[in-house]
Amino acid sequence: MRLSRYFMPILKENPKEAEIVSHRLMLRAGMIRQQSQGIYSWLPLGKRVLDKVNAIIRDEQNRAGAIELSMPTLQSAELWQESGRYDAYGKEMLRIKDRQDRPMLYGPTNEEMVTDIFRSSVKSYKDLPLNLYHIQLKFRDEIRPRFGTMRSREFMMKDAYSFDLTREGAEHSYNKMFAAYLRTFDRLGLRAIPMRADTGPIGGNLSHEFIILADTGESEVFCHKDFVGFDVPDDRTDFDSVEGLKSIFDKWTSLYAATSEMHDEAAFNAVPEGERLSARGIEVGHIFYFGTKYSEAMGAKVQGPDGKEHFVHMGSYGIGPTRLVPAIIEASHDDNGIIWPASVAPFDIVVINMKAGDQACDDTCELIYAALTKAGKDVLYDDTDDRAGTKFATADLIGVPVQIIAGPRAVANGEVEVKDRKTGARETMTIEAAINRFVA
Ligand code: 5CA
Repeated sequence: MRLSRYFMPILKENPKEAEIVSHRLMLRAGMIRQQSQGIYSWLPLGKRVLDKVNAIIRDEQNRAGAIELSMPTLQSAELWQESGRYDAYGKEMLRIKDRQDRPMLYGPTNEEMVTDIFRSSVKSYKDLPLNLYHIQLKFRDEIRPRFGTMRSREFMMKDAYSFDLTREGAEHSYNKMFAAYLRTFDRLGLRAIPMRADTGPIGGNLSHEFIILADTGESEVFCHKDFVGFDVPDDRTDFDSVEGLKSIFDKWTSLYAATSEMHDEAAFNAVPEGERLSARGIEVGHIFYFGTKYSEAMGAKVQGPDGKEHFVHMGSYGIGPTRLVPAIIEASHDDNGIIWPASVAPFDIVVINMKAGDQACDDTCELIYAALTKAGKDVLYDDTDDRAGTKFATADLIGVPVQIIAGPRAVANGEVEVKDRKTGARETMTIEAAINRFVA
């Protein structure tokens, strides 16, 4: 991508409305724009990061055996009247009428709709277990939308829904998502700690929130320090192994960890003082087991091996991609801007032409840009005629992991500089060496 032809509206000034660093940096880097309160456009740079986050989420959902579909944002009120949540959900639900005066709503979550899909076609235990997910916009008319896309009214959610014949089966499905979440957040460069959580309007009695520790987090959390160093399940994890997944779940729930709603002061005080961690956190994921709550209300049953009908046991599993992007920034930035983990960076490399219009600089940059693009890298080429200082500031602000800098003096020697955004380390090397480093 040539910056001269891209759309990346950088802000020079710090936006006044932004209270936390991620919101400030997302606005300054031209990643998002607020359209009305708590409703955002994702501009091209932000969209690239969001897509990469979603690709990792999708990859890990698929690995754990979940199957992707796509359900609509607008739902009929009828389904929610069946479950009893139409009245219970309150003012957070955006209610709409269509031209025939039929009550509709903008989905805040999809338990009802997915249960409807399930009951219309699954009739036998032989089709279980089943886990269906989508990545879709949701709307919740939050009283206090704030911090940009961290707590917005329209937001994206990956929501998965599992169906099992028995409680034991449902626990295995829960553990699959539990392990998939540990892997997902790890690949996003985050340390997420599962904590016992309240179930709120979703219901049920088994639930974990996945929390990123950050000073700007909205939740107050309490946990054992050792979680920070725990190993995450690797890519050899067998998601079909009931015992294997149970042992991952047991290990990650063996020490104290709870959000403020579930906090037990006495149990926490039993943890040796030096091992206690009391901090603020950002909830990036939330998983629930709620048994037959929706299947009973909506008549979702299958024939079991005993020939009898059984209401299915269900769970639901949410991740907030549009919250994860600012959460990653909260965890990884410095005074100059964002520092993206390579896995979600909008571009892998930025090539900075310090003197656009200078034949040797132009030729060198074109050569590098073409070679790296051909090798499958996402490359941003700063070919604008801005001052070098402005270009460096922009590259640091948008947080691309590697900068290749071509200035007239180095280029005259057949060299460029390679800068690591995270460490700030700079290395001068030949043009060929710079290309080879990333083409390997
Ligand atoms: N049906 C269940 C799980 S599929 C559910 O709705 N869970 S939830 O309410 O906990 O939301 C799941 C995830 O969505 C949260 O962990 C959070 O990451 C994200 N999320 C929830 N509300 C917002 C919001 N207002 N803005 C941004 N992300 C949000």
